[in-house]
Order: sequence, then C-alpha cells, then structure tokens
Amino acid sequence: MVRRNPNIIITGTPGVGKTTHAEQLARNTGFKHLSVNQIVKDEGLHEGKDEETGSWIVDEDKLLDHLETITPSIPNEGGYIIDWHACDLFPERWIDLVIVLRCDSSVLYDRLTGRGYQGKKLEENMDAEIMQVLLEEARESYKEEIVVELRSEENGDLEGNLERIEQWVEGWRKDNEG
Ligand code: DAT
Repeated sequence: MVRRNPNIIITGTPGVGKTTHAEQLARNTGFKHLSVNQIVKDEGLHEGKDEETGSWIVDEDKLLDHLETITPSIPNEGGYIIDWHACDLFPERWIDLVIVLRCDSSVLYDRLTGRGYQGKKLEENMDAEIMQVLLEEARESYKEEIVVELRSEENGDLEGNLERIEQWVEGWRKDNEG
C-alpha cells in the first residue's frame, strides 16, 4: 500500500535549524512534527547524560520500538516530519525525503555559543559540521536521489527551503495519487 503523504527527515548538526524548519513546515503542510529529542527526554529513552558533553545517551532500540508502537501510521499513513541530528536509525522504507541542513561555521559557532555550548560539546559539533558527518550518514543510509542538502544561514534560506520542500510535497502527492 502506498501512503497518502510522504515522510520527511530533517537532519543536520545541532543548531543548523532543524526545529525551526520542522515547526514551520508542519504548520504549512499539516504534517506532524516528531521532535526525537523531545520524545527521548519525555519518554526516558536514554541511559542518562554524557558527563563530558551533557548530551543524552540515546537508547536507539528503545527509541525505535517506541516510535513503532506509538506511530504505526508512520509507514502506512505518512505525513511525518522527523527532526533529529541522526537519521540512519529509520528504516529506508519509511522515508521519502531526507533534508540535510548545512551552515557556515562562523554562523553555527555563534548559534551554539549563544545556546551555551562550550568546551568538548562545542568542539565536537563544530567538527561534525565541518566534516559533514550528517550529510555522509544520510548518503550512506538512503538512496542518493532522496537526500537533499540545503543551506540554513539566513531567514531567506529558511523561506526558500520551505517553499522548495512544499513544492516537492505537492509533486509527491501527484505522483502517488491512486
Ligand atoms: P536545531 O533544531 O538544528 O538545533 P534550531 O532550529 O533550534 O536548530 O535553530 C538554532 C537557532 O538558529 C535558532 O535560534 C534559530 C536560528 N536559525 C536556524 N535556521 C535559521 C535560518 N535559516 N535563518 C535564521 N536563523 C536561523
């Protein structure tokens, strides 16, 4: 069975603009925003915090089990925007589009320090963006043609990106009508 709406992953290094994009895209399309960070925190799907970085150590098996039980409609109905700084966890058959947001290092540095990141946590995330870790991960996990890299430095980027994704959603719906 073909789902009625596509599922979209929005991924990238912390601070690139995933939540900003996902929230606005959800408002514009009526799709459901799945903030994986929020779910991990709310449902306790972690093994505590990494002492050095202060980040949650996610229990990926529990997370996937949880998503499968609360949302059997992800693969069947579609219409989900998955917002997380990792993407290789989600089965290929669930996902129709993977957006990898990218950001210039100086812009990202200001955003992360503004959030209070420092020391190892700041350094690791800056390195991840420079080494395009999330982009590589997306390309390894999904078919090349569904992975799209988009810049997210200014408000104009945000608007342009949303417009582009919404047009893609319309096209997907037309192609999958039945
Ligand atoms: P993430 O969810 O990837 O951690 P976010 O959506 O919380 O990122 O954004 C981090 C900060 O950067 C937030 O203050 C909004 C700002 N921001 C993100 N993308 C932007 C863009 N394209 N133009 C202007 N500001 C942006």
